[in-house]
Amino acid sequence: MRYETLRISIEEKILTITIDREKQLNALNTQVIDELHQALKEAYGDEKVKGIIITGAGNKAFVAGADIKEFVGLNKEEAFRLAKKGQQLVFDFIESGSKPILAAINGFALGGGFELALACHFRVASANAQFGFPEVGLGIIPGYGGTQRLPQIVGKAKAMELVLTANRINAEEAKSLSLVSQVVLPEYLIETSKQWMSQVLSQSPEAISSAIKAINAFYKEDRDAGFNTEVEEFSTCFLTTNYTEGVDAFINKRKPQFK
Ligand code: CO8
Repeated sequence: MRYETLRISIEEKILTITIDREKQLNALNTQVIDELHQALKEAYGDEKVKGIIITGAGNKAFVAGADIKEFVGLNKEEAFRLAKKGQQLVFDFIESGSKPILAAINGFALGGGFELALACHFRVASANAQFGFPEVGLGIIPGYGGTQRLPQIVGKAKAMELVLTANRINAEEAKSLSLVSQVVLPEYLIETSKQWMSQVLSQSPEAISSAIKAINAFYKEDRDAGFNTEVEEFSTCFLTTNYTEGVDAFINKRKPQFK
């Protein structure tokens, strides 16, 4: 399928989705939200795709937020629908994805852009990346899950500080808060992101999906759901040939060959 606001490429089982509205700093308008949903849906159903990287076009912005121009004249119901639709189509869809998804953050990750990065399973940033929630300065609040996912990662106090002050933080600060796994020079961002993804893809794919589900269960529901999902997913792994392979490889002191 062809997209107007995205570029898609695949290399060694890793699909890279580049949000391609460079002049608008890759701001998320409704078309980007719809196309991102479609591209992710295709990727989830495509046997050739094992992992996904999301990044932004150019070297200035990952995503500078939701497209503010689409907010003009919205009433409460329309604003509700816009936020809800985006959460379901993209942000929850990424978080609950059965394949690992990494955000390669190549510049500003503000508002909805920060939220997009937070919805991914992990993050790598270029040294020029900046993160922040400018929403309160626009008279609104984060609406694509930021008030929920930021405190889950950095804790309530830091999340309150960042959301209420609208202060931006740089890549190194993001690293110190565990928001990103690694900070690299911009020219190495995609290569390094692929290395992280390859490390994930060298494991059992069913175990990766199960781990994502189990970790998410606590945050989506509660502590009991988290532990119950972990037991359920743990035991489901025992139905896979990759489990047999992984355990056999360990016992026979060889490297596993996962399918
Ligand atoms: N929306 C629309 N257009 C944008 C956005 C955006 N978020 N960000 C940048 N642009 C556009 C600018 O309007 C400008 O367009 P034009 O050339 O036509 O005037 C172009 O991108 C380049 O931007 P600047 O000239 O402003 O570039 P600077 O280098 O001077 O500044 C900044 C870069 C600091 C990133 C600046 O562009 C900026 O502050 N952008 C807005 C950041 C922001 O406030 N983001 C949060 C938006 S609100 C949000 O994300 C809510 C999420 C939840 C929504 C739920 C329901 C939809």
